[in-house]
Amino acid sequence: MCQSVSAIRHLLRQAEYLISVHNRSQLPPDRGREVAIAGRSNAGKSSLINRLCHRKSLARTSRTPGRTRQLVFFRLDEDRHLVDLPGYGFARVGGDLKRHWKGLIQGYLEKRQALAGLVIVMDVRHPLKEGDVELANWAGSRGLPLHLVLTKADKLGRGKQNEALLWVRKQVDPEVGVQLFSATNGQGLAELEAVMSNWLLERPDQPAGRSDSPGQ
Ligand SMILES: Nc1nc2c(ncn2[C@@H]2O[C@H](COP(=O)(O)OP(=O)(O)OP(=O)(O)O)[C@@H](O)[C@H]2O)c(=O)[nH]1
Ligand SMILES: [Mg+2]
Repeated sequence: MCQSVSAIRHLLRQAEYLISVHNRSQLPPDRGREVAIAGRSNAGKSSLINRLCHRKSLARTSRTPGRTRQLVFFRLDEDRHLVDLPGYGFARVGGDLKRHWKGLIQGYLEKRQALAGLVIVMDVRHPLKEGDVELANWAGSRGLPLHLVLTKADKLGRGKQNEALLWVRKQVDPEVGVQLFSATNGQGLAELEAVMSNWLLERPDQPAGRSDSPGQ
């Protein structure tokens, strides 16, 4: 096995719940590297984290949309974290709470120096919906490394999966990674591990992946 693959697997398997952040003041110190997992409510973010870390119930999953309401930090080691972001696009959440979430997520994404990359998780049957496009464009304009995951691939046959993959690839910039995934059967896991390895393990002497000038 390639060394970086075994290193990232080892790191991800060490994941432990650290803290659920409701307010910016509760954020852990802004150092090291972290990868944030974003997406619409019920897209499959928490399930993806569990699969990636080889754990059944590290991140809480639910059939009820809007389950993850805070920024949930998982510690991989002293200097590396995964962050499960609250899902957007959940209609039943009222105005004030929605604004609070948006402010919390936006503030985190804008200011966090440790943020090495952003994964946007989308249901393969409903990709690039409202919120996804906004967030992807925003990440692009900030030079934040972005990777799009089309999850629940097990819900479609191979032909339809590939159709969705090609369609999404056509809609986004060529440097943005796009992949199929299934938390249920592990499809696409190795591809996602490689992205995590790039973002969390490469150039450990360098600061996180965000470039200083927009558009780079
Ligand atoms: N078939 C299938 N179901 C999935 C997959 N990933 C997630 N699910 C299901 O989709 C539902 C939502 O999954 P979660 O992981 O809780 O989604 P989330 O994006 O974290 O949701 P919020 O925290 O509410 O924003 C659950 O019923 C999961 O079991 C997958 O790859 N395949
Ligand atoms: Mg969740």
